[in-house]
Amino acid sequence: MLKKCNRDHNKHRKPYGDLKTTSSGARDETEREATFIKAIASHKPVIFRSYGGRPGGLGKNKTTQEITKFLAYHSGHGAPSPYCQLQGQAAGTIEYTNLLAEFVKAPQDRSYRANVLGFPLMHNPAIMTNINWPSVLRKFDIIQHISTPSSSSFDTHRKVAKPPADAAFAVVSMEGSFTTFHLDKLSTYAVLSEGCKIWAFFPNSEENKQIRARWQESQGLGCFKDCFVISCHPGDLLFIPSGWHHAVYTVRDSLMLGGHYLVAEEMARNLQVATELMTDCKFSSNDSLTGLKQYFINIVTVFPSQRGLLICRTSNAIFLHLRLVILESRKLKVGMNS
Ligand SMILES: O=C(O)CCC(=O)C(=O)O
Repeated sequence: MLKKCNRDHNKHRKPYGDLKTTSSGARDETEREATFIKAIASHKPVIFRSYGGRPGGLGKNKTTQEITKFLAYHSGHGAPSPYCQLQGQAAGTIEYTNLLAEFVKAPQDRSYRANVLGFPLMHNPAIMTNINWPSVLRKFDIIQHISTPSSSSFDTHRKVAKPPADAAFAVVSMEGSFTTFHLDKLSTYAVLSEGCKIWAFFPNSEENKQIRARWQESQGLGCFKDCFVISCHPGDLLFIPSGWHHAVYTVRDSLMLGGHYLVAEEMARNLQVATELMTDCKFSSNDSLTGLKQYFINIVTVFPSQRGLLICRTSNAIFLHLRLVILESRKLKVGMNS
C-alpha cells in the first residue's frame, strides 16, 4: 500500500533520503553525516533505518524504551497531567493513572484513543541521560549547543528558559490515533522506542497550500502534489526539515523520542516558515506560536555566547544566509505586530 502511494515519484528524483542498514547492521558515522548534509542541501526529509535499537530506539533503560514505564516514571515524579488529543472527542488533560490503565488494555477495549504530543524532556536529567542522542545532531545542531536546563520543574523550564526548551520531547500515542497535517516551527527529528507509525509528507508549494486550506481527511492524500509516505519502526531516525507539511498515523501503540533542531544552513528557511505560521493562519501548527519571535531572538542571542567553535565551522553558512535572515525577521516582526 505504501509503495503504491509513492508510485508516482520519478525514480531519479527520490522524494526523501533513505539510508538502509547493511546486512551487518552497521553504518559508519561519516556516511551518516554525508547523508544528513546531502538531505539539508536538497531540503528533503531523510531516514536512517535501524539507527537505534529495534525495539528500544534511543532509550538506554526501560523508562525511555517502553510506554508504560515512561508514563509510570512521570506519574511517580509529580509531573502535571499531560494534555491529550483524543480521537473524535475534545482534547483535554488526563491523569497518568488513567492513561496507564488504558494502555494496558487491548486497543479495542479502550475508552478513548489518546495522542500525547510534545512531552517536554529537557529539564529532566534522569530521562535525558538515559537517551542516546543522535551524534549527527550533537555536531550540527545549534539548539543542542545552546540548551541548558534552567529549572528542574516539569513546566517551569519550558516557560522561562532563554534558550529554546524543546530540543527534546516525547510523543506517546495509542494505536489508531492520527495527527493531521501541520507545519512545525522548526525542523524535527524523531525515533520510535516502540510501536509503528506512518508519516505522510508534502512540500510547502503554493498549490499544496491552497489544497491544504480546504482539505478534509476523507479526501485522502492523492490530492497533494508530490505527497509521499514513510513507515517508521523502532530505531529508525527520521529528520524532517522545516517547511514540510506532515501528518502521522499510529499503527501500533508508540513511544517516540525526538525534538527540534536547527542547522545554520537552514536558518533562513526556518525563519521563513515561522513567518508563514505567524502571518498566515490557514496553516495549522501543533506548536504554540505565542512568543515565536522571542524564540528566534533567543536562539540568535544565546548562540554566540555559548559556542565559539561551532560558530567558526558554521559561520560561512550563516553569513551566506544573513541577508535572508534579516529580511525574514523583519517580516516576522510585522506579522507579530499586525
Ligand atoms: O507522532 C505524531 O502523532 C505526531 C508527531 C509530529 O507530527 C511532530 O512531532 O511534529
